[in-house]
Parts: sequence; structure tokens; C-alpha cells
Amino acid sequence: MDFHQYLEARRAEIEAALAAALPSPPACPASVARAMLYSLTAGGKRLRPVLCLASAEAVGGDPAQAMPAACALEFIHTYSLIHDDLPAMDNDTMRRGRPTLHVVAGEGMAILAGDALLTEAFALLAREPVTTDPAIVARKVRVIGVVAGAAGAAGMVGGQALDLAASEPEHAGTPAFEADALRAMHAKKTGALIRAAASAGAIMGGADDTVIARVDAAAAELGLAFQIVDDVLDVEGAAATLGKTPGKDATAGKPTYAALYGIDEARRMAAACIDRADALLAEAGIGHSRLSEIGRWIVNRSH
Ligand code: GRG
Repeated sequence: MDFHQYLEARRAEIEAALAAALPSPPACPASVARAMLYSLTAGGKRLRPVLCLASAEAVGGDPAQAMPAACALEFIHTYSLIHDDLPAMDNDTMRRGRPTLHVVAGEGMAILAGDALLTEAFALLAREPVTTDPAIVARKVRVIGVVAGAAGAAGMVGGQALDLAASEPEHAGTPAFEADALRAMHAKKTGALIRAAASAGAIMGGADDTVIARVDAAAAELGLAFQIVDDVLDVEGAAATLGKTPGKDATAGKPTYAALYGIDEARRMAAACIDRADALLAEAGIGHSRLSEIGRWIVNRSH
């Protein structure tokens, strides 16, 4: 199976699992179920769940065991996009090629749908895979800790807080400081969840600690490459391909890799990240897995 076919096959499984994992009436009001579904099924790339399943597979595990974690990570990612688009944050009206949730359902419902997706992610992680096997229960508990750490104040929420601060013109520093600060901010804001996706897959796949640590380090490189390419696409991309408003970061005066290093150097940096990720995966003995192909996909994507 070539990578494109692999990606499509995994995505189809993920779409079905996401729909099955989402609460629906009568357990919850139709309004919040509709709002969650609107954002969740708007056609994202499913990078985090694909990475999670590929990681479980790469370490010799059963990807089905990692599917609840894969879905939980996409729930959390979707919540972060809903909240990031709110008027109080990035105030964006387009996401994944559609009007943002607060535009169609109102700010209150967008806040609630984000809150619900975050909470349901942890309900799912605690519930599935259903098992009494102590070894699998231990993996589930470990994954809950990894995902919570990545989503919380030391992870994605912390990164978003740094981003809010960096958007204030009076906080702009010297170029060297900006580069370090930018890297630190993205490591938390987007890197933490991408790392958690790969680590959760490796944990549920039954990898040992050395392999989990290398997968995690490789995913940190993938996360940085992803962000660098995101910045480049924000400059180069057309709204129709991106599914969101392009050029927003530059217009908002936010520091970006494209602005700091230029497009060509930024692309070279992203490629170097993928080379480092490949080296780490090779050290872990899983150099020829789908994880490597996911790295190439990240740097070569157009949206
Ligand atoms: C509101 C707590 C809170 C956090 C928001 C991740 C994040 C933090 C905000 C997203 C803002 C943004 C556009 C960041 C750039 C990188 C990124 C996460 C892009 C969107 O992820 P993709 O490209 O989206 O994986 P799809 O739609 O394909 O899932």
C-alpha cells in the first residue's frame, strides 16, 4: 500500500471512530452534539490521530488499541481550534473551509462545544479500550497523564498564553530572543499535542521506555517542522487551499518562521527537522515505518 492509500485507509477508520465516540442525544442536548459534530467533521487532515495509530503500528502494536487515544487527541485539537478562533483569541471567521463555530452557533455554544470536546476526550481515554488486563490499564493511565500534560498549562494552553503575550507589540525582543521565544512557544502550542499523539500510540502499542522516548523526541521534530511549514503556507497559501484566512499572522504582526528566516531558509529548517526525526526513529529500530512517511507528508503538504 502506498502512503496515500495508507493515509486514506487510516482516515476512513478515524472518521468512523470519531463519529462513534461523540456523545449524542438523549445523553446530551442536541444543540451541543450538533456543535461538536460541526467542527469535528469539517474535514481536518487528522494528522494527530494518524500519527498516533502509525506510532502504535511502528512499535509492533495493534493500532486498534490506540484508536481511543487517536480520537481523544482529535477531540482536543478540535476544541483548541474552536477556542482559538473565538473573538477573544484570534477572532477568525473561517476554519477547515467553513465558517467558524462561533459564527454559526454563537460564542456561548462555541465555548461549550470546546469545553465538551476537551472533557469527552478524557472520558474516552478512561473508558476505552475496555479491558481488565492490568498491563493495558497501566498503559491507559500513562496515556491519560501524557495527554493531560500536553493539553494543559505546561503544554498547549501554556503555548497559547505565550502566543497571546507575543502578540503584544511591547513584548517584541531582539531577533535572537524572538527566535528562541518562537520555538519555545510552538513547542508548547502545537508541538506538545503532536508529541503526545506519537507517544500515546507507542505506549498503547506496548513499546519499552527507550523506544517511547525516541518516538517522543522524533515527534518533537515533526511538530517543529509542522509549525515551520504552517508559517510558510500562511504566507504562500491561498484561502481556498488552506481552508482558513491566509496571511493572518503577518497581518497581526506575530513572529513567524517565514518572517524571521525567509521562506527558503524556513523550508530548509523544516527539512532538517525531518532528517533529525528519521535519525531518531532509526536509532529506535523503526526507521522504515510510516512515521517517516508522515514526516515527508508534513513538509510537502499544501494545506
Ligand atoms: C485555545 C487552548 C487553546 C489553544 C489553541 C493549537 C492552537 C492552540 C491554536 C491553533 C492556532 C493555529 C492555527 C496554529 C497553527 C498550527 C495549527 C495547530 C494548525 C492547525 O492544525 P492542522 O493544520 O488543522 O492540523 P486541521 O484542520 O488539518 O486539523
